[in-house]
Amino acid sequence: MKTREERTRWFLRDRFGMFIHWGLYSIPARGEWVRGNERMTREQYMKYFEEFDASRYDPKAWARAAKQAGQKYAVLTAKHHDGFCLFDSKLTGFKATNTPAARDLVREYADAFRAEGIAVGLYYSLLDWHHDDYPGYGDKAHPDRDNPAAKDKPIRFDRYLDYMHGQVKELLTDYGKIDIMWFDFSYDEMTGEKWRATELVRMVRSLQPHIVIDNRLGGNIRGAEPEEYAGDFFSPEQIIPPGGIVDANGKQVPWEACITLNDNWGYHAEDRNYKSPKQVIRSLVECVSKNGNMLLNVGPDAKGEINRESLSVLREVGEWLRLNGESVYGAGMSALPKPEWGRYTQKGNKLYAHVFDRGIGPIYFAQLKGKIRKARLLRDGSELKVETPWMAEEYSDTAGGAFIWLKGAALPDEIDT
Ligand code: FHN
Repeated sequence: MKTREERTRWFLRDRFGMFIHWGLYSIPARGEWVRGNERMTREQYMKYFEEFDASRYDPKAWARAAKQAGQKYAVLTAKHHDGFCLFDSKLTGFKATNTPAARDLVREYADAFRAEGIAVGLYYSLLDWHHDDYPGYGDKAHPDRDNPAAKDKPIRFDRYLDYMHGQVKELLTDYGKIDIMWFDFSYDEMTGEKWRATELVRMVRSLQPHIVIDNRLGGNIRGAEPEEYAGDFFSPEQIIPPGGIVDANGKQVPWEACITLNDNWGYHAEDRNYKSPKQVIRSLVECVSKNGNMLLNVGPDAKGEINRESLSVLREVGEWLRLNGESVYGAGMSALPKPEWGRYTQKGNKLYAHVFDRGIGPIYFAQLKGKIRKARLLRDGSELKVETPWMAEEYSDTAGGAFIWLKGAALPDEIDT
């Protein structure tokens, strides 16, 4: 079996992915938790099932947008907590092929993204508000549990686990090479072997030996000896950790921050709070400077389109990556401490200076005096002057700093040390 290091080598090189939350919840357009939050009954939610037509779903357009954005892998919700399957599962009728859409949306997604050379990931929810044998409780409870008649209905959780394992087997058998399996999520005592996680991961790896798995089946990926089901990468959500992630042995743990483009995962008609391209770029650079990835989410609308606000941000991020991507792809943390003006990323002996806050005059590079062979601006390849201006003589400290004159707007620069 491949080691975690072998499995994640491409993942850590590619650094930047597209998360896609799409399903029936895109019709009410109040986020993917709408059924749970509003305690909808099955009958209330089924009206979306009867209406879902994916009439403007064009996964080739999605894949082009991801490619143009510089996203090297993607993760689509094959089934979210509502239990609705975007794939033609033989184990349920609650699936896209039985809606007016009448299409296997996962197959079209996988084909389209592979055709663009983008690695294919699938998200699968461990929670399931549609399956009668999924209990849940509290705010994660099966909304049908509100129905007095359902309260006393016996639950056969082992039968749900057989269903869940069976669907994961379908996804990893019938849809070609899958590169990422993104399980979501364990909580309280619903973790690890409660999902029969060791059996599940062994099945996943037997079907797709190269596959990269997240850490949300439970266990402690940062422990000294992580459980077999602890996964291949740590998955901070809506947060970038203060530094890199290491395990109890001090070994780097792969990680990926999943971030929404606005404030919702699933489509929300009133959420106009989109992050700027600058925020996305700086967040991506920050992740890479800490040896992490970023999975940036889009929530297509009820018809299957990624909206223009999202596409606009993705295009600008992609243009920046087109000019500066070598400071992200295959790059990682530098041994140098974080500079006051921004972030370093490093790849071999190339140090990339991401200048976020440009002060007056030349930029100071501590510990690099006499070590910089050449400096170039990534966006146009132009030379940057490395020198200690006369006025800086009296300020250059014993740390052996070097000063570089930057041109134009503060953008990542390649410092060849
Ligand atoms: O409950 C889900 C949520 O809807 C969304 O899918 C995020 C994405 O990471 N995961 C869970 C919350 O942690």
